[in-house]
Amino acid sequence: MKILLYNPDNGVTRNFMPHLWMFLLQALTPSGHEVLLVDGNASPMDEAGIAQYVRDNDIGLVGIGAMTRMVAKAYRMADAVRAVGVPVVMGGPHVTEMADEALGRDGGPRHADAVALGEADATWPLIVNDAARGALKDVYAPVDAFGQESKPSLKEYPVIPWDSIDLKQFNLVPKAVTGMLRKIGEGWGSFRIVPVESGRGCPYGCEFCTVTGFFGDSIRFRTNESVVNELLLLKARARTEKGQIAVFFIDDNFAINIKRTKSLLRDIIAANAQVHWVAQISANLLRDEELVDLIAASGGKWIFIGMESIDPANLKDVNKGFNKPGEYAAVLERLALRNVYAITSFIFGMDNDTVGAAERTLEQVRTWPPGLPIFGLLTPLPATPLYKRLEKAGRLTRPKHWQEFIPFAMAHMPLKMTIEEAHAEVKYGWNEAYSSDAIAHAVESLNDQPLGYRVNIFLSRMCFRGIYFPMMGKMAWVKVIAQNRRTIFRLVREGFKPNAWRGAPAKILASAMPTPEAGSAVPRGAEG
Ligand code: B12
Ligand code: SF4
Repeated sequence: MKILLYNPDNGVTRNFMPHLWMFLLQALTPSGHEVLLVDGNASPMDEAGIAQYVRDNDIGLVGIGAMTRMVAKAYRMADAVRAVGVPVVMGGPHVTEMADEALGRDGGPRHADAVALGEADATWPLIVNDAARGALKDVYAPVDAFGQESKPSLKEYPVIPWDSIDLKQFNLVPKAVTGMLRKIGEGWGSFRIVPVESGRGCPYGCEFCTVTGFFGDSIRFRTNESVVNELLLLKARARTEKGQIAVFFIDDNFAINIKRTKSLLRDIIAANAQVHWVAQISANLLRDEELVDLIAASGGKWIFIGMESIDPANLKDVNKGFNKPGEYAAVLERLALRNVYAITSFIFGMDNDTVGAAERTLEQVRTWPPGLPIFGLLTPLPATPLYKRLEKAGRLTRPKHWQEFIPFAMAHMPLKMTIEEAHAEVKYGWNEAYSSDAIAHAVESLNDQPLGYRVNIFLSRMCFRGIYFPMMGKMAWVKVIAQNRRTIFRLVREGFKPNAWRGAPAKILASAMPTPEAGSAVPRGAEG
Protein backbone atom coordinates (compact mmCIF):
# COMPACT_ATOMS: atom_id res chain seq x y z
CA MET A 1 0.00 0.00 0.00
CA LYS A 2 1.11 3.55 -0.71
CA ILE A 3 0.73 5.92 2.24
CA LEU A 4 0.80 9.71 2.13
CA LEU A 5 1.78 11.57 5.31
CA TYR A 6 0.69 15.17 5.00
CA ASN A 7 1.33 18.17 7.24
CA PRO A 8 -0.82 21.22 6.46
CA ASP A 9 0.71 24.67 6.11
CA ASN A 10 0.21 26.78 9.19
CA GLY A 11 -1.00 29.79 7.22
CA VAL A 12 1.19 32.27 9.06
CA THR A 13 4.86 31.54 9.18
CA ARG A 14 7.15 30.15 6.55
CA ASN A 15 8.51 26.70 7.07
CA PHE A 16 12.10 26.63 8.15
CA MET A 17 12.09 23.08 9.43
CA PRO A 18 10.12 19.96 8.54
CA HIS A 19 8.01 18.18 11.17
CA LEU A 20 9.61 15.23 12.90
CA TRP A 21 6.44 13.11 13.20
CA MET A 22 6.43 12.44 9.45
CA PHE A 23 9.97 11.02 9.38
CA LEU A 24 9.39 9.11 12.58
CA LEU A 25 6.20 7.42 11.38
CA GLN A 26 7.85 6.72 8.04
CA ALA A 27 10.66 4.93 9.89
CA LEU A 28 8.11 3.01 12.00
CA THR A 29 6.01 1.83 9.03
CA PRO A 30 5.94 -1.96 8.66
CA SER A 31 7.83 -3.20 5.62
CA GLY A 32 5.98 -3.73 2.36
CA HIS A 33 4.47 -0.25 2.23
CA GLU A 34 5.73 2.89 0.52
CA VAL A 35 5.46 6.19 2.40
CA LEU A 36 5.42 9.58 0.65
CA LEU A 37 5.77 12.83 2.61
CA VAL A 38 4.28 16.22 1.75
CA ASP A 39 4.77 19.22 4.01
CA GLY A 40 2.33 21.94 3.00
CA ASN A 41 4.66 24.63 4.34
CA ALA A 42 7.32 23.66 1.81
CA SER A 43 5.09 22.27 -0.96
CA PRO A 44 1.81 24.19 -0.84
CA MET A 45 -1.25 22.17 -1.76
CA ASP A 46 -4.98 22.88 -1.76
CA GLU A 47 -7.98 20.54 -1.55
CA ALA A 48 -8.11 19.86 -5.29
CA GLY A 49 -4.33 19.36 -5.27
CA ILE A 50 -4.36 16.70 -2.56
CA ALA A 51 -7.27 14.85 -4.20
CA GLN A 52 -5.36 14.82 -7.49
CA TYR A 53 -2.12 13.71 -5.74
CA VAL A 54 -3.91 10.84 -4.00
CA ARG A 55 -5.44 9.67 -7.30
CA ASP A 56 -2.27 10.10 -9.38
CA ASN A 57 -0.11 8.21 -6.88
CA ASP A 58 -2.65 5.50 -6.11
CA ILE A 59 -2.51 6.28 -2.38
CA GLY A 60 -4.32 3.81 -0.11
CA LEU A 61 -4.07 5.68 3.22
CA VAL A 62 -3.49 9.32 4.15
CA GLY A 63 -2.12 10.33 7.56
CA ILE A 64 -2.53 13.96 8.59
CA GLY A 65 -0.95 15.58 11.65
CA ALA A 66 -1.80 19.03 12.90
CA MET A 67 -1.35 21.53 15.69
CA THR A 68 -4.48 23.41 16.73
CA ARG A 69 -3.75 26.38 14.50
CA MET A 70 -3.62 24.20 11.37
CA VAL A 71 -6.53 21.93 12.15
CA ALA A 72 -9.16 23.77 10.08
CA LYS A 73 -6.97 23.35 7.00
CA ALA A 74 -6.24 19.75 8.04
CA TYR A 75 -9.97 18.98 8.18
CA ARG A 76 -10.58 20.55 4.75
CA MET A 77 -7.77 18.48 3.25
CA ALA A 78 -9.05 15.34 4.99
CA ASP A 79 -12.53 15.96 3.59
CA ALA A 80 -11.08 16.25 0.07
CA VAL A 81 -9.19 12.96 0.47
CA ARG A 82 -12.20 11.09 1.87
CA ALA A 83 -14.32 12.44 -1.00
CA VAL A 84 -12.16 10.41 -3.42
CA GLY A 85 -12.71 7.31 -1.31
CA VAL A 86 -9.35 7.09 0.47
CA PRO A 87 -9.34 6.67 4.28
CA VAL A 88 -7.77 9.34 6.49
CA VAL A 89 -6.16 8.87 9.88
CA MET A 90 -5.40 11.96 11.93
CA GLY A 91 -2.98 12.40 14.82
CA GLY A 92 -1.11 15.03 16.81
CA PRO A 93 -1.91 17.26 19.78
CA HIS A 94 -5.18 18.78 18.55
CA VAL A 95 -7.12 15.65 17.62
CA THR A 96 -5.80 13.90 20.70
CA GLU A 97 -7.71 16.44 22.79
CA MET A 98 -10.62 16.83 20.35
CA ALA A 99 -11.08 13.32 18.94
CA ASP A 100 -14.89 13.65 18.87
CA GLU A 101 -14.58 16.72 16.67
CA ALA A 102 -12.41 14.87 14.13
CA LEU A 103 -14.71 11.85 14.18
CA GLY A 104 -17.91 13.90 13.87
CA ARG A 105 -19.19 12.74 17.25
CA ASP A 106 -19.78 16.25 18.52
CA GLY A 107 -22.60 17.04 16.12
CA GLY A 108 -20.29 18.40 13.41
CA PRO A 109 -19.16 16.69 10.20
CA ARG A 110 -16.79 13.73 10.32
CA HIS A 111 -13.30 14.46 8.95
CA ALA A 112 -11.25 11.38 9.83
CA ASP A 113 -11.84 7.65 9.51
CA ALA A 114 -9.55 7.07 12.45
CA VAL A 115 -7.79 9.09 15.14
CA ALA A 116 -4.45 8.21 16.76
CA LEU A 117 -4.46 9.47 20.33
CA GLY A 118 -1.23 10.71 21.93
CA GLU A 119 2.13 9.31 20.96
CA ALA A 120 1.63 7.00 18.00
CA ASP A 121 5.00 5.23 17.94
CA ALA A 122 3.41 1.94 18.99
CA THR A 123 -0.03 2.35 17.38
CA TRP A 124 1.11 3.42 13.90
CA PRO A 125 2.13 -0.09 12.75
CA LEU A 126 -1.29 -1.39 13.90
CA ILE A 127 -3.06 1.40 12.04
CA VAL A 128 -1.17 0.60 8.83
CA ASN A 129 -1.92 -3.11 9.12
CA ASP A 130 -5.63 -2.46 9.82
CA ALA A 131 -5.85 -0.01 6.91
CA ALA A 132 -4.17 -2.49 4.57
CA ARG A 133 -6.90 -5.06 5.29
CA GLY A 134 -9.68 -2.45 5.20
CA ALA A 135 -10.45 -2.71 8.91
CA LEU A 136 -9.58 0.68 10.42
CA LYS A 137 -10.95 1.31 13.89
CA ASP A 138 -12.17 4.75 14.93
CA VAL A 139 -9.71 5.31 17.75
CA TYR A 140 -6.18 4.06 18.43
CA ALA A 141 -4.96 4.68 21.96
CA PRO A 142 -1.53 3.69 23.23
CA VAL A 143 -2.30 1.21 26.01
CA ASP A 144 -0.47 -1.66 27.66
CA ALA A 145 -1.67 -5.24 28.10
CA PHE A 146 -3.81 -4.10 31.07
CA GLY A 147 -5.52 -1.32 29.14
CA GLN A 148 -3.54 1.38 30.95
CA GLU A 149 -2.19 4.36 29.00
CA SER A 150 1.42 3.65 28.03
CA LYS A 151 4.17 5.94 26.77
CA PRO A 152 6.96 4.74 24.48
CA SER A 153 10.24 4.48 26.35
CA LEU A 154 12.45 5.90 23.53
CA LYS A 155 15.22 3.49 24.48
CA GLU A 156 14.46 1.55 21.28
CA TYR A 157 14.35 4.53 18.95
CA PRO A 158 14.10 3.77 15.22
CA VAL A 159 16.93 4.77 12.91
CA ILE A 160 15.68 7.62 10.73
CA PRO A 161 17.60 7.12 7.47
CA TRP A 162 18.71 10.74 7.12
CA ASP A 163 21.38 9.70 4.65
CA SER A 164 18.80 8.63 2.06
CA ILE A 165 15.55 10.54 2.79
CA ASP A 166 14.53 12.93 0.01
CA LEU A 167 14.91 16.37 1.65
CA LYS A 168 14.69 18.47 -1.52
CA GLN A 169 11.56 20.33 -0.41
CA PHE A 170 13.32 21.48 2.78
CA ASN A 171 16.39 23.18 1.29
CA LEU A 172 16.45 26.81 2.46
CA VAL A 173 18.98 27.92 -0.19
CA PRO A 174 17.20 29.43 -3.23
CA LYS A 175 17.54 27.19 -6.32
CA ALA A 176 19.10 29.94 -8.43
CA VAL A 177 22.25 30.09 -6.28
CA THR A 178 22.78 26.49 -5.15
CA GLY A 179 25.33 25.71 -7.90
CA MET A 180 27.47 28.70 -7.01
CA LEU A 181 27.20 28.25 -3.24
CA ARG A 182 28.21 24.56 -3.36
CA LYS A 183 31.72 25.75 -4.19
CA ILE A 184 32.11 28.10 -1.22
CA GLY A 185 34.18 26.70 1.66
CA GLU A 186 32.82 23.31 2.74
CA GLY A 187 29.80 24.01 0.57
CA TRP A 188 26.58 25.99 0.99
CA GLY A 189 24.60 24.39 -1.85
CA SER A 190 21.93 23.43 0.64
CA PHE A 191 21.01 24.53 4.13
CA ARG A 192 18.56 22.49 6.13
CA ILE A 193 17.36 22.62 9.70
CA VAL A 194 16.53 19.10 10.79
CA PRO A 195 14.43 18.20 13.87
CA VAL A 196 15.99 15.68 16.24
CA GLU A 197 14.50 14.64 19.59
CA SER A 198 16.62 13.41 22.47
CA GLY A 199 13.77 13.05 24.94
CA ARG A 200 10.08 13.74 25.61
CA GLY A 201 8.08 15.20 28.45
CA CYS A 202 8.23 18.17 30.78
CA PRO A 203 6.98 18.10 34.37
CA TYR A 204 6.60 21.89 34.82
CA GLY A 205 2.94 22.12 33.81
CA CYS A 206 2.77 25.75 32.67
CA GLU A 207 -0.89 26.69 32.45
CA PHE A 208 -1.02 27.45 28.71
CA CYS A 209 1.08 24.51 27.55
CA THR A 210 -0.09 21.24 26.01
CA VAL A 211 3.11 19.36 26.69
CA THR A 212 2.71 18.15 30.27
CA GLY A 213 -0.78 16.83 29.49
CA PHE A 214 0.19 15.28 26.16
CA PHE A 215 3.59 13.74 26.83
CA GLY A 216 3.10 13.32 30.54
CA ASP A 217 5.34 14.44 33.33
CA SER A 218 7.44 11.30 33.15
CA ILE A 219 10.46 12.25 31.12
CA ARG A 220 11.92 9.71 28.73
CA PHE A 221 15.25 9.85 26.92
CA ARG A 222 16.84 8.18 23.95
CA THR A 223 20.24 6.65 24.55
CA ASN A 224 23.19 8.99 23.99
CA GLU A 225 24.48 6.56 21.41
CA SER A 226 21.35 6.72 19.28
CA VAL A 227 21.36 10.55 19.31
CA VAL A 228 25.08 10.71 18.51
CA ASN A 229 24.66 8.26 15.62
CA GLU A 230 21.86 10.39 14.20
CA LEU A 231 24.07 13.49 14.32
CA LEU A 232 26.91 11.62 12.62
CA LEU A 233 24.55 10.55 9.84
CA LEU A 234 23.41 14.14 9.31
CA LYS A 235 26.93 15.47 9.38
CA ALA A 236 28.05 12.94 6.77
CA ARG A 237 25.11 13.85 4.54
CA ALA A 238 25.95 17.55 4.71
CA ARG A 239 29.54 16.80 3.75
CA THR A 240 28.62 14.60 0.75
CA GLU A 241 26.09 17.12 -0.51
CA LYS A 242 28.43 20.09 -0.13
CA GLY A 243 25.75 21.68 1.98
CA GLN A 244 24.99 22.52 5.59
CA ILE A 245 22.73 20.89 8.14
CA ALA A 246 21.83 22.38 11.51
CA VAL A 247 19.87 20.48 14.12
CA PHE A 248 16.89 21.67 16.18
CA PHE A 249 16.65 19.52 19.32
CA ILE A 250 12.89 19.71 19.63
CA ASP A 251 12.79 18.44 23.26
CA ASP A 252 10.53 20.76 25.21
CA ASN A 253 13.21 21.37 27.78
CA PHE A 254 16.50 19.99 26.49
CA ALA A 255 18.20 20.32 29.89
CA ILE A 256 15.33 19.10 32.05
CA ASN A 257 17.73 16.54 33.53
CA ILE A 258 20.98 18.49 33.61
CA LYS A 259 23.15 15.51 34.47
CA ARG A 260 21.89 13.56 31.49
CA THR A 261 22.15 16.58 29.12
CA LYS A 262 25.77 17.10 30.14
CA SER A 263 26.50 13.44 29.53
CA LEU A 264 24.90 13.63 26.05
CA LEU A 265 26.84 16.78 25.16
CA ARG A 266 30.10 15.19 26.33
CA ASP A 267 29.39 12.14 24.17
CA ILE A 268 28.66 14.37 21.16
CA ILE A 269 32.02 16.08 21.63
CA ALA A 270 33.88 12.82 22.18
CA ALA A 271 32.40 11.32 18.99
CA ASN A 272 33.19 14.48 17.02
CA ALA A 273 29.49 14.61 16.16
CA GLN A 274 29.15 18.35 16.59
CA VAL A 275 26.85 20.17 14.22
CA HIS A 276 25.50 23.61 14.94
CA TRP A 277 22.33 23.21 16.94
CA VAL A 278 19.36 25.01 18.50
CA ALA A 279 17.42 23.78 21.55
CA GLN A 280 14.70 24.90 23.93
CA ILE A 281 15.86 25.28 27.54
CA SER A 282 14.10 27.15 30.33
CA ALA A 283 16.03 30.05 31.88
CA ASN A 284 16.27 28.48 35.36
CA LEU A 285 18.35 25.59 34.00
CA LEU A 286 20.87 27.90 32.36
CA ARG A 287 22.32 28.96 35.72
CA ASP A 288 24.76 26.08 35.44
CA GLU A 289 28.10 27.34 34.03
CA GLU A 290 29.37 23.88 33.13
CA LEU A 291 26.20 23.16 31.16
CA VAL A 292 26.63 26.39 29.21
CA ASP A 293 30.30 25.54 28.53
CA LEU A 294 29.24 22.17 27.15
CA ILE A 295 26.46 23.73 25.07
CA ALA A 296 29.02 25.97 23.36
CA ALA A 297 31.60 23.21 22.92
CA SER A 298 29.11 20.77 21.40
CA GLY A 299 27.89 23.15 18.70
CA GLY A 300 24.98 24.93 20.47
CA LYS A 301 24.39 28.27 18.77
CA TRP A 302 20.88 29.40 19.65
CA ILE A 303 18.83 28.60 22.74
CA PHE A 304 15.08 29.14 22.62
CA ILE A 305 13.96 30.49 26.00
CA GLY A 306 10.26 30.80 26.86
CA MET A 307 10.58 33.98 28.92
CA GLU A 308 6.87 34.74 28.37
CA SER A 309 6.82 37.94 30.44
CA ILE A 310 9.02 40.33 32.37
CA ASP A 311 6.28 40.63 34.99
CA PRO A 312 6.53 38.10 37.87
CA ALA A 313 2.77 38.45 38.55
CA ASN A 314 1.99 37.25 35.01
CA LEU A 315 4.40 34.34 35.38
CA LYS A 316 2.83 33.29 38.66
CA ASP A 317 -0.65 33.42 37.07
CA VAL A 318 0.36 30.90 34.40
CA ASN A 319 2.23 28.61 36.81
CA LYS A 320 5.60 29.64 35.42
CA GLY A 321 6.90 31.32 38.58
CA PHE A 322 10.17 29.41 38.17
CA ASN A 323 11.05 32.00 35.50
CA LYS A 324 12.75 34.89 37.32
CA PRO A 325 12.79 38.04 35.14
CA GLY A 326 15.49 39.45 37.44
CA GLU A 327 17.94 36.86 36.15
CA TYR A 328 17.11 37.01 32.43
CA ALA A 329 19.96 39.43 31.71
CA ALA A 330 22.53 37.30 33.56
CA VAL A 331 21.41 34.15 31.76
CA LEU A 332 21.73 35.82 28.36
CA GLU A 333 25.15 37.26 29.26
CA ARG A 334 26.32 33.81 30.34
CA LEU A 335 25.35 32.44 26.93
CA ALA A 336 26.70 35.41 24.97
CA LEU A 337 30.09 35.11 26.69
CA ARG A 338 30.38 31.84 24.79
CA ASN A 339 28.84 33.25 21.63
CA VAL A 340 25.61 31.41 22.13
CA TYR A 341 22.57 33.63 21.60
CA ALA A 342 18.92 33.33 22.53
CA ILE A 343 15.57 33.25 20.83
CA THR A 344 13.51 34.94 23.53
CA SER A 345 9.80 34.27 23.38
CA PHE A 346 7.23 36.62 24.95
CA ILE A 347 3.47 36.39 25.38
CA PHE A 348 1.18 39.43 25.55
CA GLY A 349 -2.42 39.56 26.69
CA MET A 350 -1.63 37.96 30.03
CA ASP A 351 -3.85 38.83 32.98
CA ASN A 352 -1.58 41.47 34.49
CA ASP A 353 -0.60 43.06 31.16
CA THR A 354 -1.59 46.66 30.61
CA VAL A 355 -1.13 48.95 27.63
CA GLY A 356 2.59 49.51 27.06
CA ALA A 357 3.59 45.94 27.97
CA ALA A 358 5.43 45.54 24.65
CA GLU A 359 7.49 48.71 25.05
CA ARG A 360 8.32 47.84 28.67
CA THR A 361 9.52 44.44 27.46
CA LEU A 362 11.56 45.97 24.65
CA GLU A 363 13.20 48.42 27.09
CA GLN A 364 14.66 45.37 28.79
CA VAL A 365 15.45 43.52 25.58
CA ARG A 366 17.54 46.48 24.35
CA THR A 367 19.83 46.15 27.38
CA TRP A 368 20.48 42.45 26.78
CA PRO A 369 22.97 40.81 24.41
CA PRO A 370 21.47 40.68 20.92
CA GLY A 371 19.09 37.84 20.17
CA LEU A 372 15.92 37.00 18.36
CA PRO A 373 12.85 38.16 20.28
CA ILE A 374 9.51 36.67 19.23
CA PHE A 375 6.03 37.66 20.35
CA GLY A 376 2.69 35.90 20.60
CA LEU A 377 -0.64 36.21 22.36
CA LEU A 378 -1.84 34.09 25.25
CA THR A 379 -3.86 31.36 23.53
CA PRO A 380 -6.21 28.94 25.28
CA LEU A 381 -5.32 25.65 23.58
CA PRO A 382 -7.85 22.84 24.06
CA ALA A 383 -7.56 20.79 27.26
CA THR A 384 -4.95 23.05 28.84
CA PRO A 385 -5.51 24.30 32.40
CA LEU A 386 -5.66 27.81 30.90
CA TYR A 387 -8.55 26.83 28.63
CA LYS A 388 -10.46 25.35 31.55
CA ARG A 389 -9.86 28.40 33.77
CA LEU A 390 -10.98 30.89 31.12
CA GLU A 391 -13.99 28.78 30.18
CA LYS A 392 -15.09 28.57 33.80
CA ALA A 393 -14.71 32.33 34.18
CA GLY A 394 -16.79 32.93 31.02
CA ARG A 395 -13.90 34.76 29.40
CA LEU A 396 -13.62 32.79 26.15
CA THR A 397 -14.76 35.00 23.27
CA ARG A 398 -14.10 32.37 20.58
CA PRO A 399 -14.29 29.01 22.38
CA LYS A 400 -13.58 27.10 19.13
CA HIS A 401 -11.06 29.56 17.78
CA TRP A 402 -9.35 26.87 15.72
CA GLN A 403 -12.38 26.44 13.50
CA GLU A 404 -11.71 29.90 12.13
CA PHE A 405 -7.99 30.42 12.65
CA ILE A 406 -6.93 34.07 12.62
CA PRO A 407 -3.22 34.76 13.05
CA PHE A 408 -2.25 36.85 16.07
CA ALA A 409 -5.84 37.15 17.38
CA MET A 410 -7.02 36.69 20.97
CA ALA A 411 -9.70 34.13 21.75
CA HIS A 412 -10.47 35.44 25.24
CA MET A 413 -10.87 38.71 27.14
CA PRO A 414 -7.69 39.89 28.80
CA LEU A 415 -8.21 41.39 32.26
CA LYS A 416 -6.51 44.77 32.15
CA MET A 417 -6.78 45.80 28.50
CA THR A 418 -9.06 45.25 25.55
CA ILE A 419 -8.57 42.59 22.89
CA GLU A 420 -7.65 45.30 20.36
CA GLU A 421 -5.05 46.71 22.75
CA ALA A 422 -3.50 43.26 23.15
CA HIS A 423 -3.34 42.91 19.35
CA ALA A 424 -1.65 46.32 19.13
CA GLU A 425 0.96 45.23 21.70
CA VAL A 426 2.00 42.17 19.73
CA LYS A 427 2.17 44.19 16.50
CA TYR A 428 4.27 46.83 18.22
CA GLY A 429 6.63 44.19 19.57
CA TRP A 430 7.33 42.72 16.12
CA ASN A 431 7.59 46.07 14.34
CA GLU A 432 9.96 47.61 16.87
CA ALA A 433 12.16 44.56 17.45
CA TYR A 434 12.72 44.07 13.72
CA SER A 435 12.95 47.74 12.69
CA SER A 436 16.11 48.74 10.82
CA ASP A 437 17.25 50.68 13.92
CA ALA A 438 16.84 47.66 16.18
CA ILE A 439 18.69 45.44 13.70
CA ALA A 440 21.54 47.98 13.38
CA HIS A 441 21.73 48.17 17.18
CA ALA A 442 21.94 44.37 17.48
CA VAL A 443 24.72 44.20 14.90
CA GLU A 444 26.68 47.08 16.46
CA SER A 445 26.50 45.53 19.91
CA LEU A 446 28.79 42.81 18.54
CA ASN A 447 31.40 45.26 17.25
CA ASP A 448 34.05 43.67 19.47
CA GLN A 449 33.46 40.31 17.79
CA PRO A 450 34.73 38.94 14.47
CA LEU A 451 32.61 39.93 11.50
CA GLY A 452 31.09 36.44 11.19
CA TYR A 453 29.07 36.94 14.38
CA ARG A 454 27.67 40.24 13.18
CA VAL A 455 26.75 38.76 9.81
CA ASN A 456 25.16 35.86 11.67
CA ILE A 457 22.94 38.07 13.85
CA PHE A 458 22.00 40.20 10.84
CA LEU A 459 21.02 37.20 8.71
CA SER A 460 19.20 35.55 11.61
CA ARG A 461 17.12 38.67 12.21
CA MET A 462 16.34 38.84 8.51
CA CYS A 463 15.32 35.17 8.47
CA PHE A 464 13.04 35.65 11.46
CA ARG A 465 11.44 38.60 9.71
CA GLY A 466 10.86 36.33 6.74
CA ILE A 467 9.52 33.49 8.87
CA TYR A 468 7.20 35.42 11.13
CA PHE A 469 6.02 38.50 9.25
CA PRO A 470 2.82 37.44 7.54
CA MET A 471 3.66 36.27 4.04
CA MET A 472 6.35 38.61 2.82
CA GLY A 473 6.32 38.90 -0.98
CA LYS A 474 9.24 39.93 -3.22
CA MET A 475 8.42 43.65 -3.02
CA ALA A 476 8.25 43.53 0.79
CA TRP A 477 11.74 42.01 0.80
CA VAL A 478 13.10 44.71 -1.50
CA LYS A 479 11.69 47.28 0.94
CA VAL A 480 13.27 45.56 3.96
CA ILE A 481 16.65 45.39 2.23
CA ALA A 482 16.39 49.08 1.30
CA GLN A 483 15.53 49.96 4.92
CA ASN A 484 18.56 48.04 6.19
CA ARG A 485 20.93 49.27 3.48
CA ARG A 486 23.26 51.08 5.90
CA THR A 487 23.86 47.97 7.99
CA ILE A 488 24.29 45.82 4.87
CA PHE A 489 26.72 48.32 3.35
CA ARG A 490 28.80 48.44 6.55
CA LEU A 491 29.02 44.65 6.79
CA VAL A 492 29.99 44.30 3.11
CA ARG A 493 32.61 47.07 3.38
CA GLU A 494 34.12 45.42 6.45
CA GLY A 495 34.10 42.03 4.74
CA PHE A 496 36.66 43.26 2.24
CA LYS A 497 39.09 44.47 4.92
CA PRO A 498 42.14 42.24 5.51
CA ASN A 499 41.62 39.80 8.41
CA ALA A 500 37.99 40.90 8.69
CA TRP A 501 36.86 37.32 9.33
CA ARG A 502 39.51 36.62 11.96
CA GLY A 503 39.79 37.53 15.64
CA ALA A 504 39.04 36.29 19.10
CA PRO A 505 35.94 34.15 18.65
CA ALA A 506 34.37 34.70 22.03
CA LYS A 507 34.75 36.84 25.08
CA ILE A 508 35.52 33.68 26.98
CA LEU A 509 38.02 31.63 25.03
CA ALA A 510 37.13 28.12 26.02
CA SER A 511 40.57 26.98 24.98
CA ALA A 512 40.33 23.69 26.79
CA MET A 513 37.24 22.76 24.85
CA PRO A 514 37.04 21.40 21.32
CA THR A 515 35.16 23.68 18.91
CA PRO A 516 32.66 22.53 16.32
CA GLU A 517 34.60 21.59 13.23
CA ALA A 518 34.07 21.83 9.51
CA GLY A 519 30.67 20.74 8.23
CA SER A 520 28.71 22.84 10.66
CA ALA A 521 26.08 25.32 9.71
CA VAL A 522 27.59 28.79 10.03
CA PRO A 523 30.31 30.12 7.70
CA ARG A 524 33.80 29.13 8.82
CA GLY A 525 34.59 32.80 9.39
CA ALA A 526 32.13 32.84 12.22
CA GLU A 527 34.40 30.56 14.18
CA GLY A 528 37.07 33.24 14.04
C1 B12 B 1 9.29 21.81 17.14
C2 B12 B 1 8.08 22.54 17.59
C3 B12 B 1 7.76 23.71 16.92
C4 B12 B 1 8.55 24.25 15.73
C5 B12 B 1 7.76 24.08 14.41
C6 B12 B 1 7.24 22.75 14.14
C7 B12 B 1 8.23 21.87 13.41
N1 B12 B 1 8.58 22.21 12.20
O1 B12 B 1 8.64 20.90 13.96
C8 B12 B 1 8.50 25.75 16.06
C9 B12 B 1 9.57 26.06 17.06
C10 B12 B 1 8.60 26.69 14.88
C11 B12 B 1 7.13 25.79 16.73
C12 B12 B 1 6.33 26.86 16.73
C13 B12 B 1 5.06 26.87 17.29
N2 B12 B 1 4.54 25.92 18.10
CO1 B12 B 1 5.39 24.26 18.42
N3 B12 B 1 6.20 22.73 19.04
C14 B12 B 1 7.25 22.10 18.65
C15 B12 B 1 7.51 20.95 19.62
C16 B12 B 1 8.48 21.44 20.67
C17 B12 B 1 8.03 19.66 19.05
C18 B12 B 1 7.19 19.03 17.94
C19 B12 B 1 7.70 17.64 17.70
O2 B12 B 1 8.33 17.38 16.70
N4 B12 B 1 7.48 16.73 18.68
C20 B12 B 1 7.97 15.37 18.63
C21 B12 B 1 7.00 14.50 17.83
C22 B12 B 1 7.51 13.09 17.79
O3 B12 B 1 5.78 14.55 18.53
P1 B12 B 1 4.43 14.93 17.80
O4 B12 B 1 4.64 15.93 16.75
O5 B12 B 1 3.40 15.22 18.80
O6 B12 B 1 4.06 13.54 17.05
C23 B12 B 1 3.70 12.38 17.76
C24 B12 B 1 2.19 12.27 18.02
O7 B12 B 1 1.54 13.50 18.19
C25 B12 B 1 1.66 11.52 16.85
N5 B12 B 1 1.32 12.23 15.64
C26 B12 B 1 1.59 13.48 15.23
N6 B12 B 1 1.10 13.71 14.02
C27 B12 B 1 0.53 12.57 13.60
C28 B12 B 1 -0.11 12.24 12.41
C29 B12 B 1 -0.61 10.95 12.26
C30 B12 B 1 -1.28 10.57 10.99
C31 B12 B 1 -0.49 10.00 13.30
C32 B12 B 1 -1.02 8.63 13.13
C33 B12 B 1 0.15 10.34 14.50
C34 B12 B 1 0.66 11.61 14.62
O8 B12 B 1 2.71 10.64 16.57
C35 B12 B 1 3.97 11.22 16.82
C36 B12 B 1 4.86 10.17 17.42
O9 B12 B 1 4.41 9.74 18.66
C37 B12 B 1 6.08 20.75 20.22
C38 B12 B 1 6.05 20.17 21.61
C39 B12 B 1 6.26 18.71 21.54
N7 B12 B 1 7.09 18.20 22.39
O10 B12 B 1 5.72 18.01 20.68
C40 B12 B 1 5.52 22.15 20.16
C41 B12 B 1 4.02 22.31 19.93
C42 B12 B 1 3.60 21.34 18.85
N8 B12 B 1 3.94 23.68 19.44
C43 B12 B 1 2.90 24.30 19.86
C44 B12 B 1 2.61 25.65 19.55
C45 B12 B 1 1.39 26.24 20.25
C46 B12 B 1 3.40 26.38 18.68
C47 B12 B 1 3.18 27.84 18.28
C48 B12 B 1 1.75 28.17 17.92
C49 B12 B 1 3.71 28.71 19.42
C50 B12 B 1 3.53 30.17 19.18
N9 B12 B 1 2.64 30.74 19.96
O11 B12 B 1 4.15 30.73 18.34
C51 B12 B 1 4.16 28.01 17.10
C52 B12 B 1 3.45 27.94 15.77
C53 B12 B 1 4.09 27.06 14.79
C54 B12 B 1 3.70 27.29 13.41
N10 B12 B 1 4.62 27.76 12.62
O12 B12 B 1 2.59 27.06 13.07
C55 B12 B 1 2.04 23.43 20.73
C56 B12 B 1 0.85 22.91 19.96
C57 B12 B 1 -0.36 22.73 20.83
C58 B12 B 1 -1.56 22.53 20.00
N11 B12 B 1 -2.61 22.05 20.62
O13 B12 B 1 -1.61 22.83 18.85
C59 B12 B 1 3.07 22.33 21.18
C60 B12 B 1 2.47 20.98 21.52
C61 B12 B 1 3.83 22.91 22.39
C62 B12 B 1 2.99 23.51 23.47
N12 B12 B 1 3.57 24.48 24.12
O14 B12 B 1 1.91 23.17 23.78
N13 B12 B 1 6.84 24.59 17.30
S1 SF4 C 1 8.55 24.60 30.67
FE1 SF4 C 1 7.97 24.79 28.49
S2 SF4 C 1 7.44 22.70 27.82
FE2 SF4 C 1 7.51 22.68 30.08
S3 SF4 C 1 5.35 22.98 30.65
FE3 SF4 C 1 6.35 25.00 30.64
S4 SF4 C 1 6.00 25.85 28.56
FE4 SF4 C 1 5.54 23.64 28.51
